[in-house]
Amino acid sequence: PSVIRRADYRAPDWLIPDIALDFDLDPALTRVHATLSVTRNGDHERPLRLDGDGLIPLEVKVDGRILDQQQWHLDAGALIIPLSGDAHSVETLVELAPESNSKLMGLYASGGLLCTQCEAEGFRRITFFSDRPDILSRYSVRLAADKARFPILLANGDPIEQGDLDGGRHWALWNDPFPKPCYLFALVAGDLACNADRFVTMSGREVALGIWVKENDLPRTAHAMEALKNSMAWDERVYGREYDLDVFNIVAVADFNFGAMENKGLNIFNSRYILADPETATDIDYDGVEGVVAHEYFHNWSGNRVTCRDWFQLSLKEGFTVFRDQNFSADMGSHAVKRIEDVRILRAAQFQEDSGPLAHPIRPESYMEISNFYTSTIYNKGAEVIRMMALMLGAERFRAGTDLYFDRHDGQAATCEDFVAAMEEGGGIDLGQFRLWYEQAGTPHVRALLTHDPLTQSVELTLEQTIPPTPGQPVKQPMAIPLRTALFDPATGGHRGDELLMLTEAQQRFTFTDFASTPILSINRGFSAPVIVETNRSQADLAFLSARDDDPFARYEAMQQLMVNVLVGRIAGQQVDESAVVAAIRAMLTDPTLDPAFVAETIRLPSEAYLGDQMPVVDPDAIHAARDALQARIGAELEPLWRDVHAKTKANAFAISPAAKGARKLHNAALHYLVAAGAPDGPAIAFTQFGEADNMTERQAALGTLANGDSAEREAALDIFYNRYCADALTLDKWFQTQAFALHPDVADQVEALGRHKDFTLTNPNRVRALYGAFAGNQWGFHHESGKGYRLVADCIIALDKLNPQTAARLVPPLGRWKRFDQGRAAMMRAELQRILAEPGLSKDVTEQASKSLE
Ligand code: BAL
Ligand code: ZN
Repeated sequence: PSVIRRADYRAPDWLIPDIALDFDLDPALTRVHATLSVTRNGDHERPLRLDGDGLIPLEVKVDGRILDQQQWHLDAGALIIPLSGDAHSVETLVELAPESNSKLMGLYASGGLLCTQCEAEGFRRITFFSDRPDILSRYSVRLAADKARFPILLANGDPIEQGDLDGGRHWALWNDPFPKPCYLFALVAGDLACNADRFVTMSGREVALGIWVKENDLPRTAHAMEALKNSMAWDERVYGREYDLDVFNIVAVADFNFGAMENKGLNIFNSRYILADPETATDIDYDGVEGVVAHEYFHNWSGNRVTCRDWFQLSLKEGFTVFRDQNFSADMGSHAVKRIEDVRILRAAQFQEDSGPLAHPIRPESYMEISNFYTSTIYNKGAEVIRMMALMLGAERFRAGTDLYFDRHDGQAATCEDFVAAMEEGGGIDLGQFRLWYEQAGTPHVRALLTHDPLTQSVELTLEQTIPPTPGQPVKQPMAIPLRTALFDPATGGHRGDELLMLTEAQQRFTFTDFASTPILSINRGFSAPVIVETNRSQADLAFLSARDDDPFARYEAMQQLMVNVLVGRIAGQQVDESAVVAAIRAMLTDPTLDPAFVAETIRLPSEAYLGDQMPVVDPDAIHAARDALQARIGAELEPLWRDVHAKTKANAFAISPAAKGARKLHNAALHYLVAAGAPDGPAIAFTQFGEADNMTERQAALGTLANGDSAEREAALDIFYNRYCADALTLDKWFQTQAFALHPDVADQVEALGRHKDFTLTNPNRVRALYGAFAGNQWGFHHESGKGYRLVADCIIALDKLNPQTAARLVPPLGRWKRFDQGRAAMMRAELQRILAEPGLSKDVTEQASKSLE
């Protein structure tokens, strides 16, 4: 496959200010008639090139005249038409078979609906068009379909007219007044019910809100609607951004490659991010619904009104929008807990990506298949980069920067550089060196060394940064790294204030005066920069900070580091003192002033994968054994406390408040440690929780705890869960996922059997992710020394690639981490990558990921 480079960007030869689309919809055969007004852009003689993927033109017209086949030709799927004038009307007619579209890109069928997904390059599977985000057009869309099967017909923008046709068909006309790139085009046809509501914007305009789902799912849409209204109000309050159309519709579909899609005025969602009720959704699911509804809504400004010039700028909209949704969710719940959760995700996904063969900057330089770049780097590291700018600027100047950005680029296709320039001008800051965050991949390492001189009563903090080499970038320049820092006096437990230190050189010294004794360093507070910090702090210092730091993230971090040090020592076979960890957990559990959600986050042991990241060569078995043993010890030593906490956090009735969610989180943590302790009644307590819970958060946690072991209760609970939920796809996903995540020695065999289960299907991305995606994230199971975990995932990739390359390619990265493992495992992982690459007819998506993974 050919490589597309950022440096090769060229403005489009032809613009398309208007497009009228006429869809004659049918799952087996849909006809699409498109009328494009095209205008020559600049002084050139180049023909009109309209991208197409799998399309055959049945008719081509220019200015109303049918062209014969000599007057156009196809080149790599694209339709090429030489045009003599500077402005023309171009018409095309094509036929599609949505029900045979298993890629879920373009127009496809899902559960009786017809729907679309166009980002990044799906529109070219619907009609011939210049499929690039800097072509902005006004859309007029007419839909016609069988009225009984497809009573609801939706598209972008505002509804204009509708009517009946002969033969039981009907039609609807939609018009979107805002010029948009084609990746934001959408239509939906189906038998849908609506949760209808309204929102009055800050200028007093009324917007009709609709969440469209299958009739029996309507009761599960309340949380999404609440999240939508809260998002609309929040974007007005925090960014001054008002919604701009008369309607805002959301549709939930079962088969979807992404989490959701921000199509203008018609968001299409993976149903897992819309549907929630206590019986079937966990608190994490509820938070996911809130966060994704907000994310897609916020795209209306950061993505739609101001879009991307080209796909290298993807983080312009995604990083910024993730930053916006993270802050929204923090405002709706707990800032401390949200920050901890977000950093945990960043470390689990992005830090791994950044240290492997697929590492890329948040603004990549090249790609083969853009679908492979919807990554944690673009999204989550992109959000961290915006967060650093917001921190350096402060709230007011950051808002001045975003105001300037939105005002200056409204209606345009912009670049990351445009955003940074707006921050500089609007916020009054020089971001010259900071721009390296857009260019350089790899997670910076910062070594922080604190020394105290009793003679001068001064403290010197030496900071050193190194950025590891990444593919194509062997040597790096020092970055601008903002580090929020405080120095604690161990005697008083206080500090003199939080300082923002800017590390801009490879090595830099900061001096602090008037310290009679050595203070304790609290650094990267709030996780102010997405870096790995190494310090010379003792276990005693960490224990102090875990009890006293007034920055909740730094407090959590100290506790995690305390645990990591013990575990890494244990893995290395050293005698380690674990008592500080047990004591710190005891102190947290018995401090009534702490938020239970924060306590639950903080007392959780670092994941097996995170521990692997701390080692030069990952040893999955030793990591598992060490973590298991520490968990058992914490469980056993604090057993009475766990029983007490478990009993006290049992709720009388379900609520979705932050307090109730926190109590459930701690309830589940207590159960987990109780079972890990090996208490004889552990499985019975878990089984009781499983049976009695009035919510999925507690039920699934109990199932997960039981799934790690072998007990009669394990099998009974899995059977009960299956029989209760087998008719509900989203909930059945949890049954697959819980087993694939289980820290059980036979998990690979269990996943193999589940892959043959009658309810497993490769055609539904959620089901694939629930089984194989979860399993590939289970370090101990996936890296089983036999190599069967690798074989299972590779088999899945090969089979899935024939149906849905985009989803198949997302399973490749875990195999690409072979350099981090011992020679035996590395050889087996490489062999599977080579076996995948040898597959005839392999997609561009999987080819790119697998070939880069072998380098
Ligand atoms: N734009 C793709 C889905 C999302 O990030 O919202
Ligand atoms: Zn997004």
